[in-house]
Amino acid sequence: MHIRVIGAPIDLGADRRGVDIGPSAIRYAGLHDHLRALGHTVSDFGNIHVPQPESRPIGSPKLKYLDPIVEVSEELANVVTDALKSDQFPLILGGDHSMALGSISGVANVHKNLGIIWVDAHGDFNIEETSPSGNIHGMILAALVGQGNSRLTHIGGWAPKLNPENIVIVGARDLDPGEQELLRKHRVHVYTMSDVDRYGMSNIMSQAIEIAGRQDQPIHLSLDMDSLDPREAPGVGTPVRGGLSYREAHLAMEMVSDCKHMVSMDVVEVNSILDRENATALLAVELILSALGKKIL
Ligand code: B3U
Ligand code: MN
Ligand code: MN
Repeated sequence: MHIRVIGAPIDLGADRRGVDIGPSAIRYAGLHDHLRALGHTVSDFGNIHVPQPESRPIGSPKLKYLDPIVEVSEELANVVTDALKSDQFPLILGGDHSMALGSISGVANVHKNLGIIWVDAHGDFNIEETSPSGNIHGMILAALVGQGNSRLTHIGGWAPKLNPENIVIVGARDLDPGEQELLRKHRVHVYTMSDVDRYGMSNIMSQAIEIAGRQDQPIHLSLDMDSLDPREAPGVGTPVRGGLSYREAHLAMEMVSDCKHMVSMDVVEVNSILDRENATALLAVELILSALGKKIL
């Protein structure tokens, strides 16, 4: 496969600073060499331009940095669409999860009926009225199904990008009250950590792949590193106890790889300021490799 690495060093969507270093940290962890050793061809687009928060007004406290986030999303969507049209696999490195608005909008330009596997401690299904923080990284999935502010929902001038019934969230353990209502109302499939405990990651991922990939649908995988337990991934902006183990996360990636439906992937929320000796970025690279075909034997 030809993999196109795209950096999206955005930290406008979250409160804690430091995720803008994520794309570099993941590259420093040896991403390209490891991908080549797996047999892939790799090219690197570099990073898309993201303004520094200090250089732009924060705007409404209910939708912080809306203007620059929309600008960045438009640009990222174009870059991702171009990669897919050139038969390249876009691997987008964040940045906070607001970058998935651009990445998934770009994939949706090419693939209608896109399935999403969203591995995250959070639901990212808030709208301005339900968000406790005004941080746009917590609103991205809702925006992609057409809910919330019209500037977020209409990247590229059209909406909605996704059918909520094609979305599967895995690893959730921190959902806001209004967000829970919205997830139920729109019939998003949510596998919580309690489901992972009860049924095991293997069963959960089989179901997730069946839902997101039904009728041969292509799948976009969005991996928020805060889905992992903070003991494995200390370098994330909003750590939540009780997350995925190292083994569960690898199994999830291996099963996505084996299903052969994945057309694009993003890896987000690596916060290098909070990390310990780049451990979270190194783990991100390991998980990317499992998702892109690495086998133990
Ligand atoms: N649900 C909360 C917290 C949050 C969402 N995503 C992350 N944190 N990383 C919110 O602010 O929307
Ligand atoms: Mn997230
Ligand atoms: Mn999260």
